[in-house]
Order: sequence, then structure tokens, then C-alpha cells
Amino acid sequence: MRNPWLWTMVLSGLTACNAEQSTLHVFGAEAREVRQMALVLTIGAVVIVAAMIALYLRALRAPEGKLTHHDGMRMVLWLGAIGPTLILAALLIYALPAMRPRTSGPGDLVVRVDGEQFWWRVAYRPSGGVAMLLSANEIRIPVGRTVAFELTAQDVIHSFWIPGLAGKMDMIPGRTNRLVVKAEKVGRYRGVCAEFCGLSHALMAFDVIAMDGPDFDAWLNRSRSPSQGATASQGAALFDAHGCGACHAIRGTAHDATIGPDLSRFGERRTLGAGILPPTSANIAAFIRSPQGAKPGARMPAYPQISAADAQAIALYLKGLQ
Ligand code: HEC
Ligand SMILES: [Cu+2]
Repeated sequence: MRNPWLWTMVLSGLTACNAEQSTLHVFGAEAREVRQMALVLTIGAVVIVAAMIALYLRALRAPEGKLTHHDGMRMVLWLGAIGPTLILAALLIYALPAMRPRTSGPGDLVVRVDGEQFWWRVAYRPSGGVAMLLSANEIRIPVGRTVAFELTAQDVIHSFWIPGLAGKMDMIPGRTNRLVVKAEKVGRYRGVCAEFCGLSHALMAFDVIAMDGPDFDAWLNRSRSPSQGATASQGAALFDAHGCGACHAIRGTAHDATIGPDLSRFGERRTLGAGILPPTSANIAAFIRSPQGAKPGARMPAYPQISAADAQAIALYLKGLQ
């Protein structure tokens, strides 16, 4: 404890680690491979650096003139050319299998995710000709089943990264990239956008909820039906009156626009504004009146003309959508 600053730095660094968004706490085979490789690389680097230090100390202690020019050249050849070539070749051979794209079959669940400024459009496409289901900012997947993410973007390049599940994959306008994963553990994990995409790039996250297979099927079936809570209320009337339906969809109502996030089951989501705020009615009301206050550059118009009480009523209505 001689240097309190050092300890403060180390400890505050550790508080940034949590199991929800971590490459060390994995719940998928691909992420496990990445972690394994990082471990091998770290150990290898430590061994090499330790060996260099040992060599350096030996050289310091050796009597002058002990090393001939020939010895020096031989060392450069081994440590500078042959050694690195062998190490890099071994690493390449070790890493090649991990680069093989994972295969997915016709029966797998396909989830299409579009990167938007600054949120995620999610579409589930189960096999067997079952209708597609739209959602946003939260992705549910079944444990133990292969899930193929089809990733693309509407505006600029984003990157889809669920550290606990797999490596990063770019989302590129006009192109569909595939990321095939299989979750091994039930739980909630966090994903983020890993490619700078504009003002609110750092405010673009999502939750991944890995569920038991039967729970997932039941959830998917339930989600297709009209949104519960979409009944006549003051909030519903205000939602209609202010034209929110021009951009948002709520299943079971007349609103089916796809410009903004689908709100059909908004009340079920754990976050507001793509992973950034807890969805309390106060936060939702503030977001409606000033989306840019929470997310600079957000593509939703501000509604300062809506009174705080009316915004609260809309928030209550939205929270009830399941
Ligand atoms: C011009 C299109 C547009 C209109 C009109 C609009 N929104 Fe939005 N809304 C968006 C976009 C785009 C986002 C995503 C913002 C982001 O996270 O970057 C959004 C996000 C939201 C969210 C957060 C959704 C989530 O998953 O966290 C809520 C809630 C919301 N809007 C409610 C409303 C309400 C209520 C109104 C009417 C008063 C409204 N919106 C009008 C485009 C619109
Ligand atoms: Cu992004």
C-alpha cells in the first residue's frame, strides 16, 4: 500500500469488469475460442519477454569480448528471423480452424439484425414458414440451438458485438454478413456497437436474453399475437394524436410503421433507447420530449410541446405493452 494511486488505478480498472459484457465470461463456443486464443497469446508474450530479459541480464554480466561477431549474427538469425517465423507459423496453424465459418442448417433460427443510427432493428425468422416477427433493441435466443444472425445496416457501418457470445461482425449497408452462434447458458448478456457510427455510437447497446428452448418457443408464439396492453387509454389516444404511429409499430393497433423501433413489446424490454437507460416512466417521458437530450443525434423528433403530464401518460401506456 505504499503507492495509493497505483492501487486506486488498479481497483477502479477492476470495477469496469462485469460478467454481463465481458470476453472472459463466455456463454458460447466462439467466444470461448477467442478467450482461449487471448490466453495463449498472453502466456506466449510473457514467456518471450521473460526470456529476453534473462538474455539481456546474461549479456550484461558476460565479460567483454566473450561474444564474437559470428555469435551475434547467429543470435540475430535465430531470434530475429527463424524464431518469429516458427512462432507465427505455429499460431497460424493453431488459429486457422477458428476462422472456419460455422455452418447452419435449414432448421436453424435466423435472426436478422439491422444497425440503425442509433438502435437495432431485430427480425426473427424461424424455420418452417412461420411468419417473421419484428422487434428492436433486445434479442432473445434459445440455448443449445444454432442461431444464424444476418447482419446488415441501413445507413453507415456498425459492428455487432456480443463479447460473451462471439467475436465482432461488421454490419455493412448493401451487404449481409452472417454470424452463426450457439448459446450454452441461460442468462442476460449485453451487446454493443463496436464501430464508430456517429454522435451516439457509444449509446447504442442491446440486451441478449438466452432462454431455454421451450421458453423461447413459447415467447416467440406469444409475441406474434397482438400486443397486450394496446387498449384504449389516455396514453394510447395521445400516442395516436401526436402521430407517433408515423414511425413506430404496435401489433394489434393501426400502427405498423417501421422507421423507428417496434414498440409492440416495449414494456418487456429492460432498457430504453437501445441499452442506455432504465425504462422508468420518468425516463420514458423525458425521452419522448427530448430524445436528443438522452442521445445526441437521435433520429426521433423532439416533442417539447407535449406536457410533462401527457408524456407521462404515454410512458405508462408504452410500459404496459407486452
Ligand atoms: C420520425 C420518426 C419518429 C417519430 C414521429 C417518433 N419516433 Fe420514437 N423513435 C424514433 C427513432 C428513430 C427512435 C430510435 C432512437 C434511438 O434510440 O436512436 C425512436 C425511439 C423511441 C423510443 C425508445 C424505443 C426503445 O426501444 O427504447 C420510444 C419509447 C419512442 N421512440 C416513443 C415515441 C413516441 C411516444 C412518439 C410520439 C410522441 C414518437 N416516438 C415519435 C423515431 C420516431
Ligand atoms: Cu453503431
